[in-house]
Amino acid sequence: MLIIGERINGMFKNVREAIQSKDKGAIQDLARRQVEAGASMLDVNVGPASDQPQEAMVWLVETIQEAVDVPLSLDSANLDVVRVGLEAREGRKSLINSTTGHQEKLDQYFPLAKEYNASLIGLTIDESGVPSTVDGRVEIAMKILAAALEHEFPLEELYIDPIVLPVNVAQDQCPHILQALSQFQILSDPPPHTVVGLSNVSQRCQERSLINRTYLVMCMAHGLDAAIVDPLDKNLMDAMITAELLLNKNIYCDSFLEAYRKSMAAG
Ligand code: THG
Repeated sequence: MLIIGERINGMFKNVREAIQSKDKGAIQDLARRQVEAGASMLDVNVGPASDQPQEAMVWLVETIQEAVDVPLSLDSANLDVVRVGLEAREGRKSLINSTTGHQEKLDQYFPLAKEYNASLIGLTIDESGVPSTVDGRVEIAMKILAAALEHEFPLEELYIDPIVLPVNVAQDQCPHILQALSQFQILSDPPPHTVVGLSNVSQRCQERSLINRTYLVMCMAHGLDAAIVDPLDKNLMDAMITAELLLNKNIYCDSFLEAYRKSMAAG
């Protein structure tokens, strides 16, 4: 399971303040702690309130890569913000987060990802917004896969995201997203990678950690192989490790939690 740490996001007050005051230590501490907790990639999002998003992205990327050596997920809906982030990586591995299924966006993002040897997330959203049906999500996933083939983009570098919505406002979508994850598995051979922004599911809910880890396990049982999560949530990481065990991705031993953490630390 590819764990992408969600915590360096201007949505969080402490991160927003660190960006404003150029507090390198606060960001580097968050980067190190997430990697130590088992993240093998970090999401980097300047946040909705940033008035200088390009400058903030470059500063975040430079600050993070001074502290840790993991791929970064450059999280912005603005292509110029993603591009300056890719430049600042100076050849190190990036994941572009993200394109949508809009045709003109696909025709911009696949060449950009190829140019920088980056992976790419495709959200199942198009001209009509986020689909409310399983079929709607699968249709957009097919469009994204077709665009990847057309642009000769390596499918192993592509991640499809069915877009997780909060359970308190879109409860009926939670099972639809699980079914969509299952159906993505039969779109190609080998199947495309899949990713979700897990914490979306519990936004403005009580019992966030419980909802997050329960849904993560359900998504994994439907084929999910990457997730943007809070790796500092130990219960979540324990549930993820146990789900991998029960999906027969790791061999059982009595100290399976400890063994998994050791193998994560070893890379
Ligand atoms: N798909 C993809 N990328 C994504 C998402 C996705 N990136 C952003 C987001 N969704 C995933 N990251 C987060 C990060 C934080 C929260 C949710 C998702 C979160 N933040 C607190 C909140 O809103 O309550 C912030 C408040 C606080 O605690 O200070 O929950 O779906 N590809």
